[in-house]
Amino acid sequence: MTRPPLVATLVITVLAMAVLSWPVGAAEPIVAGITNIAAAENGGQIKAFSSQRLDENGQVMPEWQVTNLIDGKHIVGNFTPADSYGWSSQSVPSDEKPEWIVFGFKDDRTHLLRRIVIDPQTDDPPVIGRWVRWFTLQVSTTTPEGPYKTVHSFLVDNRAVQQFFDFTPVEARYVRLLVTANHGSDKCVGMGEVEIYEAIVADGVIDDLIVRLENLLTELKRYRDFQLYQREQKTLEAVTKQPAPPAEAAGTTAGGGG
Ligand SMILES: [Ca+2]
Repeated sequence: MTRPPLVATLVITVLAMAVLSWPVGAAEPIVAGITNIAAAENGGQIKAFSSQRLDENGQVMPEWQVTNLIDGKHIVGNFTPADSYGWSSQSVPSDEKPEWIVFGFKDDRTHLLRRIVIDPQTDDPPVIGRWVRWFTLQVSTTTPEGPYKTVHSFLVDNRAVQQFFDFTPVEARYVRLLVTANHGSDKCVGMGEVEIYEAIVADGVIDDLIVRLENLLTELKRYRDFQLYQREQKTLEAVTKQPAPPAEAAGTTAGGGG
């Protein structure tokens, strides 16, 4: 007898959980949709921003420009897209002087939002502390200049994985991210990609299951990418491991110190 593959097992588990946990007479659930409406390929736009990294001549560096946040390109393991390192600001953010980006959607339409996903990875390694740490989500239903109302502030881990932030559905024509802290660098702040998803009222059990399964598949793909990344890291460690230093001349005592 062969064992069912992992994906099939997970799908069956999710189906069973969904059916068993469906409360009788419950209101239709509000879930996050599956289309990233901030993506440039879906009509998403950057309407305004505080800064982007410039070279020593004051010129924009395309590989660090702000539109890299919605280009759908990600750093995966040791792979960095040659033309897209992520976005990097020109200075360090703070509560008093945040770095910020305003996002708009196709045809400047208003949407009911439910989820934001941050991929903090840029070509800067996490150890130097430049990746986004705190951001505040704000929304406007009028103009890119506001007025804005604050939805919530979120903490982003200094880890090379996409991070999901859900909130009570809120209407927005424009979304402003106030980036208020990095992970310790005194130079700048950056991140790789920002995704925004609508709130969807699941129209019954089947729709809800479809959305859950789509989300599950996305999670599985991320899990696979992460496994790949870990394998690469292990290989890298094995390859770069220094050989042990040669033993001292005979007669020297081990340890020493004192
Ligand atoms: Ca990107």
